[in-house]
Amino acid sequence: MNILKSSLLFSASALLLAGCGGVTPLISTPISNIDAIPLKVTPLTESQMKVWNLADLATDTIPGMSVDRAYNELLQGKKGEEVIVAVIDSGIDIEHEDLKNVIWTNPKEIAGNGIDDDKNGYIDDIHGWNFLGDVVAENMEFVRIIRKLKPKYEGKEASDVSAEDSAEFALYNKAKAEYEIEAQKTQAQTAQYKGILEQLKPAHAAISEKLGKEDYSKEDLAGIQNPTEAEQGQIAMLTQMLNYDDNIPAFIKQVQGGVDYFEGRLNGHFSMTEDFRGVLGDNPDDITDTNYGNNDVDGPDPKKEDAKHGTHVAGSIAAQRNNGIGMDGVADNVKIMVVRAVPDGDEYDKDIALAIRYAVDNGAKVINTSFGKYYSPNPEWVWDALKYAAKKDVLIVNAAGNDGIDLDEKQVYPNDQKLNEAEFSDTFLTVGALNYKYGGELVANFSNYGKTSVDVFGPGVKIWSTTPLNTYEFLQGTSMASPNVAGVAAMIRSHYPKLSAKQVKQVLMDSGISTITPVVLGGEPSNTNTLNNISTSGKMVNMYNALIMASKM
Ligand SMILES: [Ca+2]
Ligand SMILES: [Ca+2]
Ligand SMILES: [Ca+2]
Ligand SMILES: [Ca+2]
Repeated sequence: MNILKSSLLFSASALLLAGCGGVTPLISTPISNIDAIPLKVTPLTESQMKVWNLADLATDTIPGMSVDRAYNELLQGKKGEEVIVAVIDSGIDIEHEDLKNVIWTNPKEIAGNGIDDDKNGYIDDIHGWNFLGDVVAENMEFVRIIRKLKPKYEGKEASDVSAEDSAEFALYNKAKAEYEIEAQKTQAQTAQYKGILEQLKPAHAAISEKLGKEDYSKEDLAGIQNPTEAEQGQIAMLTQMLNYDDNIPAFIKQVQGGVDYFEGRLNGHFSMTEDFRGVLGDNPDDITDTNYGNNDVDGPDPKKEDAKHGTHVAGSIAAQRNNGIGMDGVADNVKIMVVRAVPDGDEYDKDIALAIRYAVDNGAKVINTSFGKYYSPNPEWVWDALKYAAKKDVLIVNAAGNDGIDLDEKQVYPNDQKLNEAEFSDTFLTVGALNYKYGGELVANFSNYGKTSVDVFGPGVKIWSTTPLNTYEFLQGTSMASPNVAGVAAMIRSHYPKLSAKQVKQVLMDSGISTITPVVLGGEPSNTNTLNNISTSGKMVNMYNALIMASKM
């Protein structure tokens, strides 16, 4: 490992660092003391927004990960080793124009011969494995719990239940209470969004005809001469809606998307009757029953809608850099292993445990896990898989979740710790989401947080990345923050391959940048705290600093 020799120190501000195994020396100084940096007051332009995760707080006043700066100042002419990053997610469009050259191919498997050539237990697994087969929609885990326990406990009181069953009975009741709240909330949201659409569509039809254009502004609306009473109502409504989006047709699409989403939840996430899993043919309660799924890693939908989430995640990590199309991922020398295990609904513990083991056994050095849930019937299967990954020197980068809550007070799965207990793995990194606004709104209003449960923060609001069929979109969530950090992790492993997964986790945490500015939590203005009180490291991941720190280890 490279060491910083004091004799090479030639100035207070610039350090000459000895490179690792033929790597040329770095001349650089880590970023610190960002609290003196003036706040950016002008809004980001569209083109700045598409790359804000790569920006540099010190030079651009945008709280990105200093990725561009790292490439420009630290990595010129350096290639590093190729690193396999597994994306356990909803599937990935492996034919996407900006991803197809960065997809992992299993070197020991012969495609399409129906034989498990590499004897890893999976037939023709060329780019990864699809543990979901043709499953797309799924129940929430608390719905599965209710469905499973209902025959045993329906209509029973606590006094009817034996002492040995009391914990299970309590779980059943807790799941039922959760279901009632969530299903009702979703029904109300569906009705609300439908109600907006019912008024919005005819208003837009009438007014756009009158103005002779689909895209109009508040000023256009205010300029309509002698409106009738009906038109006055329509103008008032459309003016209000222009507060949410400056384009009404786009806003209508958004509202329709909301209706579709909430109806989808009612028919899928909360369905008490549909048998989603049956088509797989396995026993989900038996971890040893591993013969299921297929190699169709973008999932069953020809439009690949189900693979949108995973495709976006993969792009943030590794979309081909500098190829003149699409976008630049964070990492430039990785191959993405596709492991499809996360349905539209809650993932099964069994699929996740087997997915992690698949990734570890087939050479992944980093695994991204942008999913999570609050109920888990077999957490030990996943915990064992996390320990297995740690033993095999694999780093897992995990999304903290999007409920704006303190994870020190609520158990989430997967996780490397039980509530108020010490971590049992040192290679599992939980990532909260940052906003592109430096200052009080720095932490995304949806991001979970937690002094002992969330390790670091990374960019997660309005992230531009690849989506299926050669498209690109802004999405947001801790699901987007995790792959940004996974990309940095892959770059450390690429350029400093001798560092262990544990060391890479430490570098990501220790080398980040912090701020003393209190940030709003959960979108609740009265709830503010500083980064060091809402995460273990108190820091935002920074690739520039991380590479410098890694070079010194
Ligand atoms: Ca195989
Ligand atoms: Ca084969
Ligand atoms: Ca590209
Ligand atoms: Ca942890």
